[in-house]
Amino acid sequence: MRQIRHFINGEFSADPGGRVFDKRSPLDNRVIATVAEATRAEVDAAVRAARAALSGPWGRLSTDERCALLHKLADEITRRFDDFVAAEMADTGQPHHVMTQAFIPRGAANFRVFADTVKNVPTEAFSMATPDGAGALNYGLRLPKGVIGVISPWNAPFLLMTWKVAPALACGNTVVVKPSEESPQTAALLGEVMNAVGIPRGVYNVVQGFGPDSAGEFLTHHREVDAITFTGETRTGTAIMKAAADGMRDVSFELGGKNAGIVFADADFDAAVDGIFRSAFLNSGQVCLGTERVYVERPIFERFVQALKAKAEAVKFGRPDDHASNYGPLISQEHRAKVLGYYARAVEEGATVVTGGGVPDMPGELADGAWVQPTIWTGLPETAAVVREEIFGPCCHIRPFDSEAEVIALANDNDYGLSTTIWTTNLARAHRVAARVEVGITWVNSWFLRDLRTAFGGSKQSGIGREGGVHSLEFYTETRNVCIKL
Ligand code: NAD
Ligand code: 6OD
Repeated sequence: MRQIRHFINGEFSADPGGRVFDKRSPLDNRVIATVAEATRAEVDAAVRAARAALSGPWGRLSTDERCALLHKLADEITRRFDDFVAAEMADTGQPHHVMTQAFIPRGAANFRVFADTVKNVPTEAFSMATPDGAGALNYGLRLPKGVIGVISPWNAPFLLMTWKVAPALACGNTVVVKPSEESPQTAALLGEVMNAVGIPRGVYNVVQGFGPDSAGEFLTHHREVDAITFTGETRTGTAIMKAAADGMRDVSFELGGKNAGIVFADADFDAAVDGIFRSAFLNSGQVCLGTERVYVERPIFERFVQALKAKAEAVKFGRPDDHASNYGPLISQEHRAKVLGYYARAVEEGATVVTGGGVPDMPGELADGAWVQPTIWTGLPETAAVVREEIFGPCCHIRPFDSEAEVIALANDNDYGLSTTIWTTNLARAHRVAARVEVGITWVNSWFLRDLRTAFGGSKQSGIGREGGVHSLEFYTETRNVCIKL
Protein backbone atom coordinates (compact mmCIF):
# COMPACT_ATOMS: atom_id res chain seq x y z
CA MET A 1 0.00 0.00 0.00
CA ARG A 2 1.42 3.39 -0.99
CA GLN A 3 1.66 6.15 1.60
CA ILE A 4 1.19 9.60 0.06
CA ARG A 5 2.63 12.43 2.15
CA HIS A 6 2.93 16.20 2.02
CA PHE A 7 6.06 17.69 0.46
CA ILE A 8 7.14 20.66 2.56
CA ASN A 9 10.46 22.51 2.41
CA GLY A 10 12.03 19.83 0.23
CA GLU A 11 11.02 16.88 2.40
CA PHE A 12 8.22 14.37 2.47
CA SER A 13 6.53 14.51 5.87
CA ALA A 14 7.53 11.47 7.91
CA ASP A 15 4.24 10.94 9.68
CA PRO A 16 0.95 12.54 8.93
CA GLY A 17 0.39 15.19 11.55
CA GLY A 18 -3.34 15.03 10.92
CA ARG A 19 -5.76 12.42 9.67
CA VAL A 20 -5.23 10.08 6.76
CA PHE A 21 -7.73 9.06 4.11
CA ASP A 22 -7.97 6.25 1.60
CA LYS A 23 -7.47 6.74 -2.11
CA ARG A 24 -9.51 4.13 -3.95
CA SER A 25 -9.01 2.89 -7.49
CA PRO A 26 -11.76 3.99 -9.89
CA LEU A 27 -11.35 0.59 -11.59
CA ASP A 28 -12.53 -1.63 -8.75
CA ASN A 29 -12.93 0.58 -5.67
CA ARG A 30 -9.94 -1.08 -3.99
CA VAL A 31 -7.86 1.08 -1.63
CA ILE A 32 -4.58 1.79 -3.44
CA ALA A 33 -3.01 4.41 -1.17
CA THR A 34 -3.24 6.03 2.22
CA VAL A 35 -3.02 9.80 1.94
CA ALA A 36 -2.13 12.27 4.67
CA GLU A 37 -4.67 15.04 5.24
CA ALA A 38 -2.93 18.30 6.10
CA THR A 39 -3.73 20.10 9.31
CA ARG A 40 -3.87 23.88 9.48
CA ALA A 41 -0.38 23.77 11.06
CA GLU A 42 1.02 21.72 8.16
CA VAL A 43 -0.44 24.12 5.62
CA ASP A 44 1.06 26.97 7.62
CA ALA A 45 4.46 25.24 7.57
CA ALA A 46 4.24 24.85 3.78
CA VAL A 47 3.33 28.50 3.28
CA ARG A 48 6.12 29.62 5.59
CA ALA A 49 8.61 27.44 3.70
CA ALA A 50 7.43 28.99 0.43
CA ARG A 51 7.74 32.49 1.88
CA ALA A 52 11.27 31.83 3.17
CA ALA A 53 12.36 30.39 -0.18
CA LEU A 54 11.57 33.67 -1.91
CA SER A 55 14.51 35.31 -0.17
CA GLY A 56 16.78 32.25 -0.32
CA PRO A 57 18.88 30.89 -3.21
CA TRP A 58 15.82 30.73 -5.45
CA GLY A 59 15.15 34.43 -5.14
CA ARG A 60 18.77 35.19 -6.02
CA LEU A 61 18.82 33.22 -9.28
CA SER A 62 18.95 35.19 -12.51
CA THR A 63 16.13 34.58 -14.97
CA ASP A 64 18.52 32.57 -17.15
CA GLU A 65 19.59 30.37 -14.25
CA ARG A 66 16.00 29.81 -13.16
CA CYS A 67 14.90 28.89 -16.65
CA ALA A 68 17.86 26.52 -17.11
CA LEU A 69 16.76 24.73 -13.92
CA LEU A 70 13.20 24.45 -15.25
CA HIS A 71 14.51 22.89 -18.46
CA LYS A 72 16.43 20.37 -16.33
CA LEU A 73 13.20 19.70 -14.48
CA ALA A 74 11.42 19.06 -17.79
CA ASP A 75 14.22 16.64 -18.79
CA GLU A 76 13.81 14.76 -15.52
CA ILE A 77 10.02 14.58 -15.92
CA THR A 78 10.65 13.10 -19.36
CA ARG A 79 13.15 10.62 -17.92
CA ARG A 80 10.55 9.54 -15.33
CA PHE A 81 7.71 9.62 -17.84
CA ASP A 82 6.65 6.03 -17.12
CA ASP A 83 6.43 6.73 -13.37
CA PHE A 84 4.12 9.69 -13.99
CA VAL A 85 2.02 7.62 -16.40
CA ALA A 86 1.71 4.81 -13.86
CA ALA A 87 0.83 7.19 -10.99
CA GLU A 88 -1.84 9.01 -12.97
CA MET A 89 -3.30 5.80 -14.43
CA ALA A 90 -3.59 4.46 -10.88
CA ASP A 91 -5.34 7.60 -9.64
CA THR A 92 -7.73 8.11 -12.56
CA GLY A 93 -8.09 4.65 -14.16
CA GLN A 94 -7.84 6.24 -17.61
CA PRO A 95 -6.32 4.33 -20.56
CA HIS A 96 -2.58 4.18 -21.19
CA HIS A 97 -2.89 5.98 -24.54
CA VAL A 98 -4.74 8.93 -22.97
CA MET A 99 -1.89 9.31 -20.49
CA THR A 100 0.98 8.85 -22.92
CA GLN A 101 -0.43 10.81 -25.87
CA ALA A 102 -2.54 13.54 -24.30
CA PHE A 103 -1.91 14.29 -20.64
CA ILE A 104 1.53 13.36 -19.27
CA PRO A 105 3.67 14.90 -22.07
CA ARG A 106 2.17 18.23 -21.11
CA GLY A 107 4.06 18.19 -17.78
CA ALA A 108 7.46 18.68 -19.41
CA ALA A 109 5.99 20.88 -22.17
CA ASN A 110 4.45 23.25 -19.60
CA PHE A 111 7.82 23.82 -17.91
CA ARG A 112 9.66 24.31 -21.20
CA VAL A 113 7.21 26.78 -22.71
CA PHE A 114 7.10 29.07 -19.70
CA ALA A 115 10.88 28.90 -19.15
CA ASP A 116 11.26 30.12 -22.73
CA THR A 117 8.48 32.70 -22.47
CA VAL A 118 9.82 34.59 -19.46
CA LYS A 119 13.22 34.94 -21.07
CA ASN A 120 11.78 36.49 -24.19
CA VAL A 121 9.15 38.94 -23.03
CA PRO A 122 10.32 42.54 -22.72
CA THR A 123 8.96 45.01 -20.22
CA GLU A 124 7.51 48.28 -21.43
CA ALA A 125 9.45 51.55 -21.65
CA PHE A 126 8.09 55.05 -22.39
CA SER A 127 9.99 58.29 -22.67
CA MET A 128 7.91 61.32 -21.77
CA ALA A 129 8.16 65.08 -22.13
CA THR A 130 8.61 67.25 -19.04
CA PRO A 131 8.08 71.04 -18.65
CA ASP A 132 11.83 71.66 -18.36
CA GLY A 133 12.38 69.94 -21.69
CA ALA A 134 14.77 67.30 -20.29
CA GLY A 135 12.16 64.55 -20.28
CA ALA A 136 11.80 61.41 -18.22
CA LEU A 137 12.04 57.71 -18.86
CA ASN A 138 9.54 55.17 -17.56
CA TYR A 139 10.25 51.48 -17.52
CA GLY A 140 8.49 48.45 -16.06
CA LEU A 141 9.97 45.99 -13.62
CA ARG A 142 8.30 42.60 -13.74
CA LEU A 143 8.55 40.98 -10.31
CA PRO A 144 7.26 37.72 -8.90
CA LYS A 145 4.04 38.04 -6.91
CA GLY A 146 5.31 35.91 -4.05
CA VAL A 147 3.71 32.76 -2.68
CA ILE A 148 1.15 31.29 -5.08
CA GLY A 149 -1.54 28.88 -3.85
CA VAL A 150 -2.34 26.32 -6.55
CA ILE A 151 -5.58 24.33 -6.19
CA SER A 152 -6.09 21.69 -8.85
CA PRO A 153 -8.71 19.09 -9.85
CA TRP A 154 -8.58 15.37 -10.61
CA ASN A 155 -9.53 15.07 -14.26
CA ALA A 156 -6.10 15.67 -15.84
CA PRO A 157 -4.16 16.15 -12.62
CA PHE A 158 -0.56 16.43 -13.81
CA LEU A 159 -1.33 18.53 -16.89
CA LEU A 160 -3.50 20.96 -14.94
CA MET A 161 -1.25 21.28 -11.90
CA THR A 162 1.93 21.89 -13.95
CA TRP A 163 0.03 24.30 -16.21
CA LYS A 164 0.02 26.60 -13.16
CA VAL A 165 3.16 25.58 -11.27
CA ALA A 166 5.35 26.04 -14.37
CA PRO A 167 4.55 29.72 -15.07
CA ALA A 168 4.51 30.48 -11.35
CA LEU A 169 8.07 29.17 -10.94
CA ALA A 170 9.29 30.56 -14.26
CA CYS A 171 8.29 34.00 -13.01
CA GLY A 172 10.27 33.49 -9.79
CA ASN A 173 7.41 32.75 -7.38
CA THR A 174 7.19 29.86 -4.95
CA VAL A 175 4.13 27.59 -4.71
CA VAL A 176 2.02 25.59 -2.33
CA VAL A 177 -0.03 23.06 -4.28
CA LYS A 178 -3.19 21.38 -3.05
CA PRO A 179 -3.96 18.59 -5.52
CA SER A 180 -7.36 16.97 -5.59
CA GLU A 181 -8.02 14.36 -2.93
CA GLU A 182 -8.90 12.04 -5.83
CA SER A 183 -5.49 12.39 -7.53
CA PRO A 184 -2.73 12.93 -4.97
CA GLN A 185 0.10 10.97 -6.60
CA THR A 186 1.65 13.00 -9.43
CA ALA A 187 1.98 16.18 -7.35
CA ALA A 188 3.89 14.14 -4.75
CA LEU A 189 6.05 12.52 -7.42
CA LEU A 190 6.94 15.95 -8.78
CA GLY A 191 8.47 16.70 -5.36
CA GLU A 192 11.01 13.90 -5.96
CA VAL A 193 11.84 15.39 -9.35
CA MET A 194 12.27 18.89 -7.86
CA ASN A 195 14.83 17.52 -5.40
CA ALA A 196 16.59 15.47 -8.06
CA VAL A 197 17.35 18.53 -10.20
CA GLY A 198 18.22 20.83 -7.32
CA ILE A 199 15.24 23.16 -7.10
CA PRO A 200 15.87 24.86 -3.75
CA ARG A 201 13.92 23.76 -0.68
CA GLY A 202 10.58 25.48 -0.14
CA VAL A 203 10.07 26.52 -3.77
CA TYR A 204 7.59 23.71 -4.47
CA ASN A 205 5.41 22.45 -1.64
CA VAL A 206 2.46 20.07 -1.67
CA VAL A 207 -0.24 19.72 0.97
CA GLN A 208 -2.66 16.85 0.55
CA GLY A 209 -6.28 16.84 1.63
CA PHE A 210 -9.81 17.94 0.83
CA GLY A 211 -11.38 21.35 0.17
CA PRO A 212 -13.78 22.61 2.83
CA ASP A 213 -12.49 22.51 6.41
CA SER A 214 -9.32 20.89 5.11
CA ALA A 215 -6.10 21.69 3.24
CA GLY A 216 -7.84 23.62 0.41
CA GLU A 217 -9.66 25.96 2.75
CA PHE A 218 -6.64 26.39 5.06
CA LEU A 219 -4.49 27.32 2.07
CA THR A 220 -6.89 29.76 0.42
CA HIS A 221 -7.55 31.53 3.73
CA HIS A 222 -3.85 31.82 4.59
CA ARG A 223 -2.94 35.50 4.53
CA GLU A 224 0.67 34.80 3.54
CA VAL A 225 -0.54 33.39 0.22
CA ASP A 226 -0.24 36.30 -2.21
CA ALA A 227 -2.38 34.97 -5.08
CA ILE A 228 -4.50 31.91 -5.78
CA THR A 229 -4.76 30.04 -9.04
CA PHE A 230 -7.56 27.49 -9.19
CA THR A 231 -8.98 24.97 -11.63
CA GLY A 232 -12.23 23.27 -10.74
CA GLU A 233 -15.96 23.74 -10.38
CA THR A 234 -17.51 27.18 -10.61
CA ARG A 235 -19.17 26.67 -7.20
CA THR A 236 -15.79 25.99 -5.60
CA GLY A 237 -14.38 29.05 -7.36
CA THR A 238 -17.06 31.16 -5.65
CA ALA A 239 -15.93 29.92 -2.22
CA ILE A 240 -12.27 30.55 -3.06
CA MET A 241 -13.01 34.04 -4.35
CA LYS A 242 -14.63 34.89 -1.02
CA ALA A 243 -11.53 33.63 0.79
CA ALA A 244 -9.26 35.65 -1.52
CA ALA A 245 -11.26 38.83 -0.93
CA ASP A 246 -9.90 38.78 2.60
CA GLY A 247 -6.53 40.40 2.06
CA MET A 248 -7.28 41.49 -1.54
CA ARG A 249 -5.44 38.55 -3.07
CA ASP A 250 -5.52 38.12 -6.84
CA VAL A 251 -7.19 35.07 -8.40
CA SER A 252 -6.99 33.21 -11.70
CA PHE A 253 -9.85 30.77 -12.25
CA GLU A 254 -10.36 28.03 -14.84
CA LEU A 255 -13.85 26.73 -14.13
CA GLY A 256 -16.64 24.55 -15.48
CA GLY A 257 -18.14 24.41 -18.95
CA LYS A 258 -21.20 23.23 -20.87
CA ASN A 259 -19.61 23.40 -24.24
CA ALA A 260 -21.39 23.37 -27.59
CA GLY A 261 -20.27 21.46 -30.67
CA ILE A 262 -21.71 22.93 -33.88
CA VAL A 263 -21.81 20.74 -36.98
CA PHE A 264 -22.83 22.35 -40.27
CA ALA A 265 -24.14 20.22 -43.14
CA ASP A 266 -21.10 21.16 -45.26
CA ALA A 267 -18.65 19.72 -42.71
CA ASP A 268 -16.32 16.85 -43.51
CA PHE A 269 -18.77 14.34 -42.06
CA ASP A 270 -16.34 11.69 -40.81
CA ALA A 271 -13.98 14.27 -39.32
CA ALA A 272 -16.89 15.90 -37.51
CA VAL A 273 -18.13 12.59 -36.10
CA ASP A 274 -14.62 11.67 -34.94
CA GLY A 275 -14.05 15.13 -33.47
CA ILE A 276 -17.35 15.27 -31.59
CA PHE A 277 -16.83 11.71 -30.38
CA ARG A 278 -13.42 12.61 -28.93
CA SER A 279 -14.64 15.85 -27.41
CA ALA A 280 -17.66 14.24 -25.77
CA PHE A 281 -16.11 10.97 -24.61
CA LEU A 282 -12.31 11.34 -24.13
CA ASN A 283 -11.29 10.67 -20.53
CA SER A 284 -14.81 9.31 -19.99
CA GLY A 285 -16.21 12.76 -20.64
CA GLN A 286 -14.26 14.27 -17.76
CA VAL A 287 -12.67 17.16 -19.67
CA CYS A 288 -13.71 20.73 -18.94
CA LEU A 289 -13.40 21.53 -22.66
CA GLY A 290 -15.58 18.54 -23.61
CA THR A 291 -18.78 18.79 -25.62
CA GLU A 292 -22.02 18.04 -23.80
CA ARG A 293 -24.31 19.96 -26.20
CA VAL A 294 -24.17 19.05 -29.88
CA TYR A 295 -26.05 21.04 -32.54
CA VAL A 296 -26.23 19.43 -35.99
CA GLU A 297 -27.68 21.07 -39.11
CA ARG A 298 -30.94 19.32 -39.96
CA PRO A 299 -30.05 17.72 -43.33
CA ILE A 300 -27.36 15.55 -41.70
CA PHE A 301 -28.92 15.22 -38.23
CA GLU A 302 -30.19 11.61 -38.38
CA ARG A 303 -27.08 10.32 -40.12
CA PHE A 304 -24.86 12.10 -37.59
CA VAL A 305 -26.75 10.70 -34.57
CA GLN A 306 -26.45 7.16 -35.95
CA ALA A 307 -22.72 7.54 -36.69
CA LEU A 308 -21.97 8.90 -33.20
CA LYS A 309 -24.07 6.11 -31.66
CA ALA A 310 -22.06 3.47 -33.52
CA LYS A 311 -18.79 4.90 -32.19
CA ALA A 312 -20.10 5.19 -28.64
CA GLU A 313 -21.25 1.58 -28.71
CA ALA A 314 -17.84 0.39 -29.93
CA VAL A 315 -15.84 1.48 -26.87
CA LYS A 316 -14.09 -1.31 -24.98
CA PHE A 317 -14.13 -0.90 -21.22
CA GLY A 318 -11.20 -2.25 -19.26
CA ARG A 319 -8.07 -1.68 -17.25
CA PRO A 320 -5.61 0.95 -18.55
CA ASP A 321 -2.89 -1.64 -19.11
CA ASP A 322 -5.22 -4.04 -20.95
CA HIS A 323 -4.36 -3.36 -24.59
CA ALA A 324 -7.70 -4.70 -25.78
CA SER A 325 -9.51 -1.90 -23.92
CA ASN A 326 -9.70 1.79 -24.76
CA TYR A 327 -12.17 3.16 -22.23
CA GLY A 328 -11.93 3.92 -18.52
CA PRO A 329 -14.26 4.52 -15.58
CA LEU A 330 -15.26 7.76 -13.89
CA ILE A 331 -13.03 9.01 -11.11
CA SER A 332 -15.07 7.74 -8.14
CA GLN A 333 -18.26 6.14 -6.95
CA GLU A 334 -19.40 9.57 -5.75
CA HIS A 335 -18.95 11.10 -9.19
CA ARG A 336 -20.64 8.08 -10.78
CA ALA A 337 -23.68 8.62 -8.56
CA LYS A 338 -23.85 12.23 -9.76
CA VAL A 339 -23.56 11.26 -13.44
CA LEU A 340 -26.10 8.44 -13.10
CA GLY A 341 -28.41 10.95 -11.39
CA TYR A 342 -28.27 13.02 -14.59
CA TYR A 343 -28.87 9.89 -16.69
CA ALA A 344 -32.08 9.29 -14.70
CA ARG A 345 -33.02 12.98 -14.89
CA ALA A 346 -32.73 12.95 -18.69
CA VAL A 347 -35.28 10.15 -18.89
CA GLU A 348 -37.62 11.94 -16.45
CA GLU A 349 -37.33 15.06 -18.61
CA GLY A 350 -38.44 13.09 -21.68
CA ALA A 351 -35.17 12.38 -23.50
CA THR A 352 -34.88 9.79 -26.23
CA VAL A 353 -31.94 7.66 -25.11
CA VAL A 354 -30.07 6.95 -28.34
CA THR A 355 -27.52 4.80 -26.56
CA GLY A 356 -26.23 4.07 -23.07
CA GLY A 357 -27.91 5.53 -20.02
CA GLY A 358 -26.63 2.96 -17.57
CA VAL A 359 -23.73 0.92 -16.32
CA PRO A 360 -21.80 -1.64 -18.41
CA ASP A 361 -21.53 -5.25 -17.24
CA MET A 362 -18.00 -5.60 -15.92
CA PRO A 363 -16.34 -8.89 -14.99
CA GLY A 364 -14.91 -9.89 -11.58
CA GLU A 365 -13.66 -7.14 -9.30
CA LEU A 366 -14.17 -4.52 -12.04
CA ALA A 367 -17.88 -4.80 -11.24
CA ASP A 368 -17.13 -2.60 -8.21
CA GLY A 369 -15.55 0.17 -10.33
CA ALA A 370 -17.04 3.53 -11.31
CA TRP A 371 -18.04 2.53 -14.84
CA VAL A 372 -20.81 4.18 -16.85
CA GLN A 373 -21.88 3.82 -20.45
CA PRO A 374 -21.24 6.61 -22.96
CA THR A 375 -24.68 8.11 -23.41
CA ILE A 376 -26.39 10.10 -26.15
CA TRP A 377 -29.76 11.81 -25.87
CA THR A 378 -31.99 13.63 -28.32
CA GLY A 379 -35.40 15.27 -28.04
CA LEU A 380 -34.92 17.51 -24.99
CA PRO A 381 -35.81 21.20 -24.75
CA GLU A 382 -32.97 23.62 -24.01
CA THR A 383 -34.45 24.11 -20.53
CA ALA A 384 -33.72 20.50 -19.50
CA ALA A 385 -31.18 20.15 -16.68
CA VAL A 386 -28.95 17.82 -18.70
CA VAL A 387 -28.79 20.43 -21.47
CA ARG A 388 -28.05 23.34 -19.12
CA GLU A 389 -25.85 21.96 -16.34
CA GLU A 390 -22.30 20.62 -16.49
CA ILE A 391 -22.44 16.84 -15.95
CA PHE A 392 -18.74 16.03 -16.48
CA GLY A 393 -19.47 12.54 -17.70
CA PRO A 394 -19.47 10.68 -21.04
CA CYS A 395 -22.72 12.06 -22.39
CA CYS A 396 -24.17 14.58 -24.80
CA HIS A 397 -27.50 15.81 -26.07
CA ILE A 398 -27.86 16.31 -29.84
CA ARG A 399 -30.34 18.78 -31.33
CA PRO A 400 -30.99 19.77 -34.94
CA PHE A 401 -30.78 23.39 -36.13
CA ASP A 402 -31.78 25.22 -39.30
CA SER A 403 -29.76 28.41 -39.51
CA GLU A 404 -26.48 29.98 -38.47
CA ALA A 405 -28.23 32.65 -36.41
CA GLU A 406 -30.30 30.03 -34.59
CA VAL A 407 -27.30 27.89 -33.67
CA ILE A 408 -25.29 30.87 -32.40
CA ALA A 409 -28.21 31.81 -30.14
CA LEU A 410 -28.48 28.20 -28.91
CA ALA A 411 -24.77 27.93 -28.23
CA ASN A 412 -24.74 31.20 -26.29
CA ASP A 413 -27.82 30.43 -24.22
CA ASN A 414 -25.86 29.10 -21.24
CA ASP A 415 -24.25 30.51 -18.11
CA TYR A 416 -20.91 28.91 -18.98
CA GLY A 417 -18.58 30.07 -21.77
CA LEU A 418 -15.51 27.89 -21.92
CA SER A 419 -15.12 26.41 -25.43
CA THR A 420 -16.86 25.65 -28.72
CA THR A 421 -16.04 23.41 -31.65
CA ILE A 422 -17.30 24.38 -35.10
CA TRP A 423 -17.33 21.87 -37.95
CA THR A 424 -17.66 23.37 -41.45
CA THR A 425 -15.79 23.64 -44.74
CA ASN A 426 -17.06 27.20 -45.26
CA LEU A 427 -14.17 29.39 -44.08
CA ALA A 428 -16.15 32.63 -44.02
CA ARG A 429 -18.80 31.00 -41.85
CA ALA A 430 -16.16 29.58 -39.51
CA HIS A 431 -14.78 33.09 -38.90
CA ARG A 432 -18.27 34.60 -38.49
CA VAL A 433 -19.46 32.04 -35.97
CA ALA A 434 -16.15 31.98 -34.06
CA ALA A 435 -16.42 35.73 -33.54
CA ARG A 436 -19.94 35.47 -32.12
CA VAL A 437 -19.82 32.49 -29.73
CA GLU A 438 -19.34 33.69 -26.15
CA VAL A 439 -16.45 31.47 -25.11
CA GLY A 440 -12.76 31.72 -24.31
CA ILE A 441 -11.62 29.12 -26.88
CA THR A 442 -13.06 28.13 -30.25
CA TRP A 443 -11.76 25.24 -32.29
CA VAL A 444 -12.66 24.97 -35.98
CA ASN A 445 -12.51 21.45 -37.42
CA SER A 446 -10.51 20.28 -34.40
CA TRP A 447 -10.64 20.00 -30.65
CA PHE A 448 -8.12 20.31 -27.80
CA LEU A 449 -5.35 21.31 -30.18
CA ARG A 450 -3.18 23.35 -27.82
CA ASP A 451 -0.55 25.96 -28.58
CA LEU A 452 0.65 26.86 -25.10
CA ARG A 453 1.49 30.43 -26.13
CA THR A 454 -2.18 31.28 -26.72
CA ALA A 455 -4.66 32.77 -24.26
CA PHE A 456 -6.53 30.05 -22.38
CA GLY A 457 -9.52 30.71 -20.13
CA GLY A 458 -13.26 30.95 -19.89
CA SER A 459 -15.91 33.59 -20.46
CA LYS A 460 -19.01 34.12 -18.30
CA GLN A 461 -19.06 31.59 -15.42
CA SER A 462 -16.23 29.52 -16.91
CA GLY A 463 -13.42 31.55 -15.46
CA ILE A 464 -11.61 34.71 -14.55
CA GLY A 465 -8.47 35.73 -16.39
CA ARG A 466 -6.36 34.14 -19.08
CA GLU A 467 -3.29 31.95 -18.80
CA GLY A 468 -0.90 30.72 -21.47
CA GLY A 469 2.23 32.35 -22.92
CA VAL A 470 2.55 36.02 -21.98
CA HIS A 471 -0.96 35.98 -20.48
CA SER A 472 0.33 33.82 -17.62
CA LEU A 473 2.98 36.44 -16.93
CA GLU A 474 0.21 38.97 -16.33
CA PHE A 475 -1.03 36.87 -13.42
CA TYR A 476 2.19 35.47 -11.99
CA THR A 477 4.09 38.76 -11.90
CA GLU A 478 3.46 42.25 -10.68
CA THR A 479 4.66 45.05 -12.92
CA ARG A 480 6.05 48.08 -11.16
CA ASN A 481 6.85 51.31 -12.96
CA VAL A 482 10.06 53.24 -12.44
CA CYS A 483 10.04 56.87 -13.63
CA ILE A 484 13.47 58.51 -14.03
CA LYS A 485 13.71 62.24 -14.52
CA LEU A 486 16.45 62.94 -17.03
P1 NAD B 1 -13.70 20.81 -7.49
O1 NAD B 1 -14.02 22.25 -7.61
O2 NAD B 1 -14.62 19.95 -6.72
O3 NAD B 1 -12.27 20.60 -6.81
C1 NAD B 1 -11.11 21.20 -7.35
C2 NAD B 1 -10.11 21.40 -6.23
O4 NAD B 1 -10.63 22.34 -5.30
C3 NAD B 1 -9.80 20.13 -5.43
O5 NAD B 1 -8.43 20.12 -5.13
C4 NAD B 1 -10.64 20.33 -4.19
O6 NAD B 1 -10.17 19.62 -3.07
C5 NAD B 1 -10.53 21.81 -3.98
N1 NAD B 1 -11.60 22.43 -3.19
C6 NAD B 1 -12.89 22.05 -3.11
N2 NAD B 1 -13.56 22.90 -2.29
C7 NAD B 1 -12.67 23.83 -1.86
C8 NAD B 1 -12.76 24.96 -1.00
N3 NAD B 1 -13.91 25.32 -0.42
N4 NAD B 1 -11.65 25.68 -0.77
C9 NAD B 1 -10.48 25.36 -1.35
N5 NAD B 1 -10.33 24.28 -2.18
C10 NAD B 1 -11.42 23.53 -2.44
O7 NAD B 1 -13.50 20.28 -8.97
P2 NAD B 1 -13.20 18.78 -9.45
O8 NAD B 1 -14.44 17.97 -9.25
O9 NAD B 1 -11.93 18.34 -8.84
O10 NAD B 1 -12.95 19.01 -11.02
C11 NAD B 1 -13.95 19.05 -11.97
C12 NAD B 1 -14.33 20.48 -12.31
O11 NAD B 1 -13.18 21.18 -12.74
C13 NAD B 1 -15.33 20.59 -13.44
O12 NAD B 1 -16.26 21.59 -13.14
C14 NAD B 1 -14.47 21.02 -14.62
O13 NAD B 1 -15.15 21.68 -15.65
C15 NAD B 1 -13.49 21.90 -13.94
N6 NAD B 1 -12.27 22.04 -14.75
C16 NAD B 1 -12.08 23.22 -15.43
C17 NAD B 1 -10.95 23.37 -16.24
C18 NAD B 1 -10.69 24.62 -17.03
O14 NAD B 1 -9.60 24.76 -17.58
N7 NAD B 1 -11.64 25.53 -17.14
C19 NAD B 1 -10.04 22.32 -16.35
C20 NAD B 1 -10.30 21.13 -15.67
C21 NAD B 1 -11.42 21.01 -14.85
O1 6OD C 1 -4.64 22.45 -22.04
C1 6OD C 1 -4.67 23.14 -21.02
O2 6OD C 1 -3.79 23.96 -20.74
C2 6OD C 1 -5.81 23.02 -20.09
N1 6OD C 1 -5.84 23.88 -19.06
C3 6OD C 1 -6.72 22.05 -20.32
C4 6OD C 1 -7.87 21.84 -19.54
C5 6OD C 1 -8.52 20.66 -19.62
C6 6OD C 1 -9.69 20.45 -18.86
O3 6OD C 1 -10.07 19.38 -18.50
